[in-house]
Amino acid sequence: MVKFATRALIAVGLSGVLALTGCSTGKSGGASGGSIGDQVKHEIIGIDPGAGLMKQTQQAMKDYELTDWKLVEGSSAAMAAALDKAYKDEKPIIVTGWTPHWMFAKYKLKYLEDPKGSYGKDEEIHTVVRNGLKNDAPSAYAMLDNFEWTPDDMAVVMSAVVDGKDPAEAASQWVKDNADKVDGWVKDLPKEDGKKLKLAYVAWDSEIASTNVVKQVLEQRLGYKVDTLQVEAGPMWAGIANGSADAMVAAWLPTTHKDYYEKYKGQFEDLGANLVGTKLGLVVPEYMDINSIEDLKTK
Ligand code: PBE
Repeated sequence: MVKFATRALIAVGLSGVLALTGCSTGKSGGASGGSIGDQVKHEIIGIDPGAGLMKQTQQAMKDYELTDWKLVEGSSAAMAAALDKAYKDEKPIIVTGWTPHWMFAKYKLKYLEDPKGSYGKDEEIHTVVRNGLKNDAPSAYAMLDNFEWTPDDMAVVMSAVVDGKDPAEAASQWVKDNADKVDGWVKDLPKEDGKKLKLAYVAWDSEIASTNVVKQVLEQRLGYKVDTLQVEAGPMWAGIANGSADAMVAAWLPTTHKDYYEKYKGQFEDLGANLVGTKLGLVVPEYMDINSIEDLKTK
């Protein structure tokens, strides 16, 4: 099911890129094509509209007075495909990006400096569960509370997936190779006999990795039967708040998902960080001659 969803997304991503490049004049490459804005047709390649990163980018466009610029909506997969295409042709491109993400290992990229702080700082990824999960599924609750890993751990799973491995298999392999770490998450917890659990997630590369790992651990080590529901960011938060999903490991806080966090306050339980060391912002290939978001207005 995850596999199917990922494939479907890639298909959507590719058609998005065709649409994007279809109207390109094809002579925007290099530093010779006028201002940076002209070279990229004043477009920033975004992701899914519900992502906090999109709201932060709209804020950045206000903060840096990028009034004639457009933020293109799409998906993580479409953004990655557009970046891949531009990079191979050494064409200029500006995308909304975040760390951890495999794209920084695959391409030479840089974040544009953000002197006005539109993208916040010191973000963490939190685990958030529905109210009542502690009573209804105490061992899952405890495992989710214990779940914590590093950007390097996540990178291993993400890279395997982008290289074509099925996300469930990539996660399963990581769980096998990191038995000691996983042991710590499930220590002394009782086994269930096929008890059902629903994890909600958005098809962001980082969250495809984390959600699949947590599913594997809950199933292999604790005997749960886990369904993963791929949704948009808004429905993910709403699903936890109304109890139609049990948990998610995809809450970017305190800034990125601030709106969702405040909207549903009291209707979920925040189990704290499962990963620290994230970053968000505008990302460009290193071969582009700009360093700061401010350059988009002046260069
Ligand atoms: N992201 C990845 C998400 C959170 C995870 C940065 C694209 C967002 O912007 O909401």
